[in-house]
Amino acid sequence: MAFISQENLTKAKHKALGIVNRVIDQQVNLAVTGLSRSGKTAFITSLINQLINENSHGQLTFFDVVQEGRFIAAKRVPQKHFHIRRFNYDDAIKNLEQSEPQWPAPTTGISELRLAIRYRPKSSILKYFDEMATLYLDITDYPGEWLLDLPMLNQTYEEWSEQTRVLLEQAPRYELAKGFIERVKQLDPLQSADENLLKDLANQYTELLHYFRETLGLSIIQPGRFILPGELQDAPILQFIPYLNFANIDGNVYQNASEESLIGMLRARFIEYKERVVRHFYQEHFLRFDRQIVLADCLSPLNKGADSFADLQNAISLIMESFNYGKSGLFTRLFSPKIDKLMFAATKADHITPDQHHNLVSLLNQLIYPTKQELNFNNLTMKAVALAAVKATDAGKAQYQGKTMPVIKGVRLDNRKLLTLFPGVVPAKIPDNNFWQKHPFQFIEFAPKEKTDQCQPLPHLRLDQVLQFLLGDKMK
Ligand SMILES: Nc1nc2c(ncn2[C@@H]2O[C@H](COP(=O)(O)OP(=O)(O)OP(=O)(O)O)[C@@H](O)[C@H]2O)c(=O)[nH]1
Ligand SMILES: [Mg+2]
Repeated sequence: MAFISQENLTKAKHKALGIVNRVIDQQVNLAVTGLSRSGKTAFITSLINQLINENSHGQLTFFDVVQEGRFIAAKRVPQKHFHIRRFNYDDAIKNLEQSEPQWPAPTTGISELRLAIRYRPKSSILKYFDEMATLYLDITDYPGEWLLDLPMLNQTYEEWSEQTRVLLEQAPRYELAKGFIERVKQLDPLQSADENLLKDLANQYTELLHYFRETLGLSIIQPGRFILPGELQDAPILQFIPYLNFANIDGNVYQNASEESLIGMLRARFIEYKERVVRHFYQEHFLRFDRQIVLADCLSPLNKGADSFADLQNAISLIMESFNYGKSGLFTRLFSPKIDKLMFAATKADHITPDQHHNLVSLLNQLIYPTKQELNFNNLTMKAVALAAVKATDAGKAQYQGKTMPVIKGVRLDNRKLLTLFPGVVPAKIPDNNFWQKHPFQFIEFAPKEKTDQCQPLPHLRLDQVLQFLLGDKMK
């Protein structure tokens, strides 16, 4: 009989457990999607912070693996792709936790991170092995400006130009865009493609995009790289504009126009932009995700007014159309993702009193209703939630004209003064004229709270519910 030492026995046992662990180790590729300033970076930062600091302080009550005492620890581990920047968690958290805390800076490029989350499985076979399993969570952060390039993938140059023309010729864009529209309409499409002219037109169009976004608070800003060019700054691929006079071009002439002509060159650059910049980006980074969270800031547009809100609604439907998860959807055809869980989140819910959270979710549901209807037949689980990745206010009650009112309290971002206010009623449905006339909603930007207890993770609203929905079933 062969002699087996105690040491070898232990090794053999560990090897067997290793195999089991390898079988049950899982990986989730989470897509965090949202327009610019919707709260992606704050969300990712807080999610990491909750997981790596989870120490039973009771912040993740609705995350079963924590609640059941099976959560062991989470840590950042080397990411999958070495050629992509690492998500700058350290700077983001330093800014949030310093005295006079700051929000993370707007994102200018792509970055990635991988978390290894260790837990004890409760499955009946595995519980006999007093061992741990690991869930690897991969997340990518990128500038929200680039998201609206996705719908362009489905359009020809003519279609995109027409869609943009309609937008430019309407309020609120028209007032500022009319000089540009007239200039473009006077161009001879068959004149020779002059590099300087193209550059100048693209600059003028880019200035308009900045104005639409920063002053009017609009969401449909295309192409996204025009306002956030990264390493493509000054490259000819970003020097094109929508042509605004297709009604006056003969179809054959247009089809046969060569790149020597203005219209031919505009079309060529549009196509190059789509293929080389947009398709490449989505192919490389969004290829295989299996869970998705779509973040939407409904409150800032509600504060800006009817035009801003209507534009958000349009932007969401453009995006959701291209993400269409059904068999025929553009995104499915292009990237064949295998999403089985999709969460919609209304961010920055700490800007309203808790009694309004229900309305905020209902408003979000209305915004995504057409998409949700279509998705219902798929094997896709969906949920909508109102969250605050980093809760900057406290909810309470105050007396006003003899009545008790719900209020929020926080430090204003602009002057760092403490403020107590009732920000108003969030409409449960897409607001009508009556709502806009009264315009009862007040959105004040708050600074993140000063940290009082260094051991506590960042304060949040409902991140535990998000974790449970997106990861709970993988950690049983
Ligand atoms: N009060 C509050 N404000 C938030 C929260 N999350 C984000 N914000 C605010 O929204 C701003 C934008 O948040 P980011 O996380 O940078 O948004 P983003 O989607 O990453 O934006 P881009 O990188 O520009 O695409 C922040 O600077 C904060 O002012 C939150 O949970 N609560
Ligand atoms: Mg960001």
